[in-house]
Amino acid sequence: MGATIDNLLSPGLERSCDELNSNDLTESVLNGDASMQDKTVELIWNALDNFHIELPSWGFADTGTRFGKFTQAAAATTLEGKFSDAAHVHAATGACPTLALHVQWDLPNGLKDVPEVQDLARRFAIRAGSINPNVFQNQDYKYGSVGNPDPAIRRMAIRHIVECIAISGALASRDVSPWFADGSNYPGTQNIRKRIGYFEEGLAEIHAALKPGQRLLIEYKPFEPAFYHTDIADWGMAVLLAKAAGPQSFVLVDTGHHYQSQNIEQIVAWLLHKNMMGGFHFNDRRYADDDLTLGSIDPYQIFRIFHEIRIFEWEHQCSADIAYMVDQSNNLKVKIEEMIQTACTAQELYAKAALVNHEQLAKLQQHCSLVDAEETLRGAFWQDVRPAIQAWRKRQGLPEDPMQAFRTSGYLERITSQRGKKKRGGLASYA
Ligand code: RM4
Ligand code: MN
Ligand code: MN
Repeated sequence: MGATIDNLLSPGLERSCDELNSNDLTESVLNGDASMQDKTVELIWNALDNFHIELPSWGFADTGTRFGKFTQAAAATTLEGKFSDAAHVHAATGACPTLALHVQWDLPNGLKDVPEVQDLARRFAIRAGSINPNVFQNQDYKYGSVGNPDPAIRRMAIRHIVECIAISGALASRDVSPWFADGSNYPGTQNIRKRIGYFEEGLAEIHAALKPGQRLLIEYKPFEPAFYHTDIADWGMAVLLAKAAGPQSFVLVDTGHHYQSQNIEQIVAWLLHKNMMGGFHFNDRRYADDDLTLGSIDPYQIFRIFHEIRIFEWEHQCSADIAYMVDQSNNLKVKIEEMIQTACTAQELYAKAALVNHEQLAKLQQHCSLVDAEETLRGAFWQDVRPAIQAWRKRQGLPEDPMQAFRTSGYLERITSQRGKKKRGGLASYA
């Protein structure tokens, strides 16, 4: 079993572990073990070849908190700007070929705006990603959308989401992912069960509009903006409603949408087991739905999620069909830089998860070798995968240092001046 204090203190002594595993990169590199290094690099490269994460269009625009907005001169104000910014993140990282769109913000005229989006997608070589309906901002949705007691409002919400399905079809973007703010603020003010019924009916009607290959992803959130009950508050409710909707409906896990200390990777394991895992909205959080940069607070959490997916794929010898997406609202960092940082962190954590020695872990789990099993997982997490990722970038013809490449491109200075002028111009006309 593992190293004793004696052989830790005496580096010349023979290792007591039977075989070197893929978690020993640092040691193998130090010892000049080229074959092990090659294997590790190969694992990382294969993982990265197949890893993409979708950017949110709203991540490039000015956003705020309920206390106010701090605007940035460089923030995008048009859909063209958002596509252009996303293209720079993709050019720097090679990991983000698609852009999630929020219909009300990006296609305010609905289907009529599709040709413009197609044109932008062509020009910037960024595909339209998931289509996000907006049934939470209009005044009509004050008491809910698909769960509203008023049938006319329910109809309006359903019609909007059905239009989003048509938009997604026209843009050849597979997923439609509605998030419902529906709920209530005070006990006794709404009939919770009636609203479940409205959601079951409404989502089934929405599902009927899906074409083959399209998917409806149901997102859950425990609270905010509703503070007493939220109609789709957790993954169990989301699974039941997705099942009621139909077979092309799956669950979307937003990492920020959980109570403190909830075991998110266990939820992911359940969803994988039940074939209900549709996609992620990645972000980090310290308190609630903070929408902080992925991995900024708890990178081990994201690693553990990736690990559950990778070990599932290894057991089933298949690749799980999951949409990895970012859903972050960053007000203070330079927006494009934050997205580059996010994509790089996602790649690093995914690469670490690819280094877990699944065969070894399965054996250790079977024998309940607790410390060694845990160390197999932790060992992968603590590997420095950055040199191998840098080499992968070089092989892909990508900049070896994405952030530095972006900073020297001059793009930020250009848009700061161009967009800043327009914004100042806009303000002046109100003066
Ligand atoms: C919600 C949720 C949704 C996002 C909205 C704007 O908290 O995360 O995915 O579209 O915010
Ligand atoms: Mn979300
Ligand atoms: Mn959220």
